[in-house]
Amino acid sequence: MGYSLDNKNFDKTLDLTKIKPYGDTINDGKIQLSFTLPIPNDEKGEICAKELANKMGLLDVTVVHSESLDKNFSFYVVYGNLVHTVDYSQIHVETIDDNKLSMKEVEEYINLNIGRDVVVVGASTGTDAHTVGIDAIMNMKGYAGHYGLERYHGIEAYNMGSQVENEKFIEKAIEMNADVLLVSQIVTQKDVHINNLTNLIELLEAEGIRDKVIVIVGGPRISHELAKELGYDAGFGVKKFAEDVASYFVQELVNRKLVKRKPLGSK
Ligand code: B12
Repeated sequence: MGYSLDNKNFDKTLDLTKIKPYGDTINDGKIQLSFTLPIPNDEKGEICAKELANKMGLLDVTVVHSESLDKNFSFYVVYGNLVHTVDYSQIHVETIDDNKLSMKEVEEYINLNIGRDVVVVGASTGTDAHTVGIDAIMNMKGYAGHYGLERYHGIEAYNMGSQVENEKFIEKAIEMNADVLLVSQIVTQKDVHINNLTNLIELLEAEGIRDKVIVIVGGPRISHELAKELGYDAGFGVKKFAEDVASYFVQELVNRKLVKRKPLGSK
């Protein structure tokens, strides 16, 4: 039976409680998958690849490509029909639903509702050496056609770069009397980001300033949901730009009545 969700133009015949991939006709389950195995590329390797694909829920598996990477490593591309389905109607994602503004609208909003410069301090923190993400959001020239915060009238943006210790980050935030802290976390191997992000919130709480600033984290494997779990106000992932984060924080500053306040660090 067809199931429809509001405000989406789904095909009426599509059962949204049983979504699966398709290649040729709806619900044929066709997918292509690639992986590497630590075994030689021979007949036995191909059978191993097929069996693995079967165990993942693929039927009628064909190995469409196999290649030696080294004597004992082989790469496979397999094709098959997935048996599994997902109930799309039961998926709920926590997202930021504030009005998204353009750069010009953000500037006007600050002018009308805040009436002073919004101070933003950002960094790629902990051991993380990746700067491109935080630069994309903050640098004047921006990224992919979206200007960064440094270019906005009404925003004073200070980018500390990468591998910034949480303690130094907080020191700078207090020195600059920041309204907003932007943290970039790209490396998530062994959950290194979780410990580092949690540590920042703990340090902000110890300083007594957690509630006086808006704290935002971003990176390719960061979701809004994860950010909230870790004690952040918001999280931004891929395909997010300066105007997304600025729209959020200018409105949040007003909603949380943080527009007029004592200097950070004062009791
Ligand atoms: C360039 C790069 C490097 C360069 C970084 C140079 C530099 N100055 O930044 C160098 C060579 C130094 C490097 C090193 C390493 N890297 Co590297 N690197 C990359 C690479 C190829 C591109 C990253 C990038 O620049 N993306 C472009 C930017 C624009 O995208 P982004 O970061 O996602 O940012 C966007 C959003 O996420 C968001 N965003 C990001 N931050 C923030 C912050 C806020 C506040 C907001 C609102 C939004 C936001 O907005 C941005 C624009 O939309 C990626 C692979 C890839 N293709 O992504 C690997 C990658 C990130 N690196 C990886 C790894 C493992 C490493 C090393 C550990 C490798 C090693 N063993 O030494 C080291 C880490 C060193 C360290 N201590 O951090 C892994 C991370 C895997 C993981 N899950 O942890 C990746 C994914 C490669 C891989 N597939 O294995 N790396």
